[in-house]
Amino acid sequence: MNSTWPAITWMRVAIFRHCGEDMIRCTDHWICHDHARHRHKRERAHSPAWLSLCNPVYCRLFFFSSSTQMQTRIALASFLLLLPHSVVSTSAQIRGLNPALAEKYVANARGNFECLDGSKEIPFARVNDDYCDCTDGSDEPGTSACNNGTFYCRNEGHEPAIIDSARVNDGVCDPQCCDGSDEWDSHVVCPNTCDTVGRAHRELRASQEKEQKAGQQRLRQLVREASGLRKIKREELARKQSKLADAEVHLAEAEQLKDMLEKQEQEMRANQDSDRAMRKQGLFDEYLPDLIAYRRHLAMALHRSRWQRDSLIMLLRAVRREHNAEFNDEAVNLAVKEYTEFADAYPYLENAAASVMEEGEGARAAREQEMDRDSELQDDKNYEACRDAINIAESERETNKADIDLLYGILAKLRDDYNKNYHDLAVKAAVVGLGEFEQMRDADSTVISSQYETLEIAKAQERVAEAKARLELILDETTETPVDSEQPDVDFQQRLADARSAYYTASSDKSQLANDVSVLSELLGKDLGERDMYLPLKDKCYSLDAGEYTYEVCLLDQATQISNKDNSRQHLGSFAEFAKDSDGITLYTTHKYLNGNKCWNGPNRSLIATFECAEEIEIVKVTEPEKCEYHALITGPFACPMPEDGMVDGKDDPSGKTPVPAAPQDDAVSVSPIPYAHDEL
Ligand code: MAN
Repeated sequence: MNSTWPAITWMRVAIFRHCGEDMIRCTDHWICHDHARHRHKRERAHSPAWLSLCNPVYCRLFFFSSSTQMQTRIALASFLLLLPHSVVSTSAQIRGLNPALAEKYVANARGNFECLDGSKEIPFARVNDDYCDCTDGSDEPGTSACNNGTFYCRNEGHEPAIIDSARVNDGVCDPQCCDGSDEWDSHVVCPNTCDTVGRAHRELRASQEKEQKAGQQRLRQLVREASGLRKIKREELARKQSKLADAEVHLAEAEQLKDMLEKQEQEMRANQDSDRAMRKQGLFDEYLPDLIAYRRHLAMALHRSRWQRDSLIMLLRAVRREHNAEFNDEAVNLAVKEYTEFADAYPYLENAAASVMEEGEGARAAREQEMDRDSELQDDKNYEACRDAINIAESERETNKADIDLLYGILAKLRDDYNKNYHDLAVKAAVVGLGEFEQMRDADSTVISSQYETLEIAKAQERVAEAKARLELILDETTETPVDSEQPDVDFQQRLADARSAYYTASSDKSQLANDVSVLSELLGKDLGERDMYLPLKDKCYSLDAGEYTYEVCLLDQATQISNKDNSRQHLGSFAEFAKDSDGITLYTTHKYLNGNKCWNGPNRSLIATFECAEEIEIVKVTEPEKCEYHALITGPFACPMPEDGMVDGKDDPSGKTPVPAAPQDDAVSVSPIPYAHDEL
């Protein structure tokens, strides 16, 4: 001991000279190293004794000993110098070292530090010597020497932080290092703000935790509510399905009764129709001879009226063509003018009359006979043909009569007024012709009236009118008028009306039930979020006035943009699905509302809603990052951690998989067992 003491003493003194001053300042940092930094790095790094002392443990030990008790300090230092390497090379205070890695910062048997990536080992003195030795930067946890290193701020009073080693001593107080430890050797002095920052952080965290707790509590309630609701809805569905089955049976019965009565009604109507047809036929048979007689008489009268009309036309045509205009006889001029108006109105009549006149009397008589024969074959065949022929003939007779009266009037006036001093042959011929016409007309009239009387045409005419009236009575009969007086018709009609009304009621009841079943099946088949969390609030709407627009999001239903200026609404989309992450996992806190109104020159509007955990559901903000693509940030319990006991209410059926009684098959609505959105349900 004695032999080594002078040497050790010398070293102690030397060491103390090196470290002593700084040790007085030694606080949280191990300042011996600090002191060493000013020396040439390599030289310092290769001195094992220096290394051992320039270590925070030594510094601390020196610091805690009294600076006035020099001897004690030297003795302590001497003692420490004699300790084995593995003990003295403690890592507890290595600057910037993450305590989690402390056990790796112990000198190995050779007194060396092994780079954490195992790439090499270096003398322990070279740890934090401001020279980067290890490729992974692990030898410089407290300096900025390695560009891939990290620095650990202890941040006592707050939370530790790890920053890039490039930010060590860069002259900027790193906010992450509230203890200021990142600037241990720079021109800036960073105050330790960890108490304040830590307190604020803890308060914020506490309030967040409180909010989260409240949100989670609300979520727990929602999930419980949802579980109960699902149960209720499933029971309702089962009930409706069974009612639907009954309603279908009832409808089938009502339909059967209605069909039966309608068939009966149809048969009755058919009977009535055939009865009517028979009566009509009877009527036709009874009156047909009268119709034929009357039609033939009309035909005869028609031939004569045509001939009369044609004769007058020919007389006037001749006057117009052949009169002597030089006489300028006013009566002639008037006759020509009036006839011209007539001829212009009916141009075909003059030509027809001319050809009839040309054919000669015999040919005309033969043609008329032929016409009569044809009519007898055609028009006298049955009541209706005969009646139609009568109607046509009567109408022509009226027209002819009007034409004859008009033409005869023109000629009669001419005959009275023409200038008898003029020797106009055409006029004179017309006057003579008019006389002949009058004779012919009288003769015709005699023939017609004699036939009218002998053939009792007046009586036939009366019977024709009678038949017409009787026919109308038959045609006016409605189906409601009973044919069979035995049939209690009023009662039947009432029964039919009741059956129809019962059928329509049954049909509407069935449709309503089918609709309810379909709506419920659809709802229960939907993915309503984790543990059905959205079920209690599905379709509930929340809105945010964002200045120009108010945005409304109705949960799992639709999103709308409402103009605050004119209240006009833009459909931003209907709920389509929850988003999925890159692994295909459903993100229940991101809703996609798609296929909204078309954007001018852009896509269909759409909105993505993202939820953040909170107790209250509230739209916090809506942005439009791309034209017509909206993003809504919504707070609510849905994004809070799902409580473990979320299913406490599902006791009767925790799996939720009790099959719903199968509904009777229905063509209109197929009710399948409810698919389950989640295994938990
Ligand atoms: C409306 C709103 C806007 C949208 C434009 C696109 O003004 O829906 O949000 O960007 O239309 O033309």
